[in-house]
Amino acid sequence: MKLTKEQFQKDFKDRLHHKFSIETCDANSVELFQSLGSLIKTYISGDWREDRLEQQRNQQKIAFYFSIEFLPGKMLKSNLLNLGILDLVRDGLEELGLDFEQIAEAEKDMALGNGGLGRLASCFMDSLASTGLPGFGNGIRYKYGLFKQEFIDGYQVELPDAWLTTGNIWEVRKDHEKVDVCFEGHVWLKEDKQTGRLIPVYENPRILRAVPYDTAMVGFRNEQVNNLRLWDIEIPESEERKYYSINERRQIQDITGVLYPDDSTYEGRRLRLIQEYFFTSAGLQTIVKRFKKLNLPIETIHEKIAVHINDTHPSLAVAEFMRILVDEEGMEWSQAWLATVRTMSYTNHTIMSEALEKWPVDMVKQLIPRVYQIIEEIDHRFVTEMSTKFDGDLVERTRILRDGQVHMAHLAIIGSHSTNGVAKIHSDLLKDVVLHDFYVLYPERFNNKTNGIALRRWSQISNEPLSQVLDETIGESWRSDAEKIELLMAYKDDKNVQEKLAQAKKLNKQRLADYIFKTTGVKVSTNAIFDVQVKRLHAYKRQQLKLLHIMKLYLDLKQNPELEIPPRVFIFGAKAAPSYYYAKAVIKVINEVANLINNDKKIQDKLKVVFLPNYNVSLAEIIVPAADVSEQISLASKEASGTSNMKLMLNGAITVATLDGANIEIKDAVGEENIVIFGMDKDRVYQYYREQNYNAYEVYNSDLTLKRVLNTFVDGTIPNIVREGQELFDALIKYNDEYFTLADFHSYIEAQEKIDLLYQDKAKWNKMSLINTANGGRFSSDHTVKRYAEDIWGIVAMK
Ligand code: GL9
Repeated sequence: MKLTKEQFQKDFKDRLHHKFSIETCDANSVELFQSLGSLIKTYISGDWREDRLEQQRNQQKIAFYFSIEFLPGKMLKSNLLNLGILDLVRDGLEELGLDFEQIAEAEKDMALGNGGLGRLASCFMDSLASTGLPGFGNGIRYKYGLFKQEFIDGYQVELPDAWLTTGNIWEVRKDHEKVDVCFEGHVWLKEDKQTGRLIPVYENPRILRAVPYDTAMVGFRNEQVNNLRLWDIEIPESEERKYYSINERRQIQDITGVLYPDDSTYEGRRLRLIQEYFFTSAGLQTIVKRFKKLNLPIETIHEKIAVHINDTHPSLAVAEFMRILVDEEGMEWSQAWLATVRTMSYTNHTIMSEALEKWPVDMVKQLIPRVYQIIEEIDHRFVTEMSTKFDGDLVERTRILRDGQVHMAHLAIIGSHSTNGVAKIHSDLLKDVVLHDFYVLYPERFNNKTNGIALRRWSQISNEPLSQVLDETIGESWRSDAEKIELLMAYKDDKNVQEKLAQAKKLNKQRLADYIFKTTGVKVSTNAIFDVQVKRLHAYKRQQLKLLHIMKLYLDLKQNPELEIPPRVFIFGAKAAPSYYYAKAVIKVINEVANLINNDKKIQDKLKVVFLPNYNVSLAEIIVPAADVSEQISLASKEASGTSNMKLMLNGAITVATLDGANIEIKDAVGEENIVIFGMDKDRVYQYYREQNYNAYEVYNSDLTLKRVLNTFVDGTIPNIVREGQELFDALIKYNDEYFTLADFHSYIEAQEKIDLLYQDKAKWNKMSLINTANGGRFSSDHTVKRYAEDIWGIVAMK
């Protein structure tokens, strides 16, 4: 956009006067941020309106990304970068004597997601706008985001994240676009005398109001602005008299109260189902309304609209779309079904069975009776049709209504034209194992779309030192075209460039070291290897394997304090689901191991362990650029893709990885010699499953080193973990080590010894690091969304 520094400074001061009636010198950083944010929103809004009008004029097909989670983090810098005014604004503010970083810091992280799945949705929002694709988000405006994590005595404590208290500067309430969503009551079908059609009659429904709040998604220097629409709940005026008590009213408002802080097992299941129907129905109603303004035949709706079901949470979209088309638009069933299947597409994000949602039939029937009737009809027609072509058992296994439950993944697959996994290995596993039955029914529906990351955020915004070296070495084309980072490959043997990259890494490590000292009081040296594992805490991700490595090193050093190893700082960031006791025990153990090791003078600072609390997008932006080693050590087959693996390699970390998720594609990108692979592959894992002969106790008992290390969980070596240490020990021994941690132990130790050797050969390490950065471009989510646009949604770029 065209803007001069002087104009910006004037606009900014005016805004501050207007909004808070104060001068710059009197304002605190929240007021400064809010003034700046609201000014930037005004700069954006011209394009925002234009784009909507243009889409209407062009009647362009639009993709709607339905996701129960979005995790954008802070938006100020990203918006400024994309508008092309980041430097101008920074300079302008500094000239006014203001600290830009401090102002940016005052923005609250928008954390309406748990982890990778929500972050991916936000990366896609950025990339859709930046590639000029008309792709809109549809989700929930939670009053509380993902909990804030603190440690007290080493235990995770969850505090509410009331991110809306000072207001959300980026959103716009769209009162005129509110819609009603109907729950409960009874439904019966009445015959329409004239047409003979059956019309549903609702008795005593509970009607709730959905109000949209829109946030502009700004494209990278292309004047494109898309929309992220988040729904909040209210009580419609017509219903006011039904809710006398404060309690009842509060219960309604609480429907959009919290993001469920659990990615595997759901508490408050009924409330979760209400959330799912609420934002799905509201989104679809608006979409159909909008389509009708185009005055096109309703049966062509899939030519103008694509609806994406992100994981199973919005799967009710299939049935709700049918309800709207049949009940409200009067379409004939089979025609409506054709349009629905052509409109919908679905992404599966995990093979962990506890995350494949199923709802008790009675619950669905009671909460959304008409939608349930439609699900029954879909199920019935599916069984009738498939029984003529396939064997009865297969049909029975794949139907939507089974064992008194509604199987959401089944609904999503049957009701859409595309089902994809999020990395090659994951998509193959879906076809071959997890969803094999569906693959037999619909082979043409299955495809892979490997995840990606919003590359600009994970380089230009969070790693300025690296960005500068790239500019100096290969020019600036990489800033708009991620694949151009590969130009760096020409310098892989250039000592000068390698050295500059190493210097940039050092700056980032210093920034992280300062942060570590500020938040934990632990002093770490930037000469040490910064060894990073950042992701949700889950047994399959195997933070416990990392712990075994740390304890082995500690015991080795205790025995021989003169042992020559390069110093290491182990850095963890992870939240555990509040009800996941094992994961919380792991947090406690890591924190106690940190206490033990960081305070043991004998080991001469060769090891440090740091668990940074409250891992979120903003913290990732500090940790990722500073990492030397990226830990991607899930049990092969279990991590669908992973995305921190991509961010870390782009930032020059060397990956220690199992052959799981996108690690495999990272290996293919950088070459085997530039990544350290260890452990069983997925075929070996499945062989264990088939043969059922894994015996963790035997592995433990026949291996002195492992035994000695594992015993530290229960023999008092690590203080204050009587209960938690036992819990870890039991998971590995008594419950036979579900994720084969012990089987991969030695291979993991060898991998880490290799890292030590490589790190001591500075030239070699720097070259490997450069090659990782140079090959990060292919994991840009710009690339990923283009594949979705072409292969699944059928949308084209506007500009
Ligand atoms: C996840 C997978 O576990 C990750 O491997 C994957 O990269 C992301 C995005 O596709 O999706 N599926 C899932 O349920 N979560 C993922 O991170 N969990 C959370 O988001 C907490």
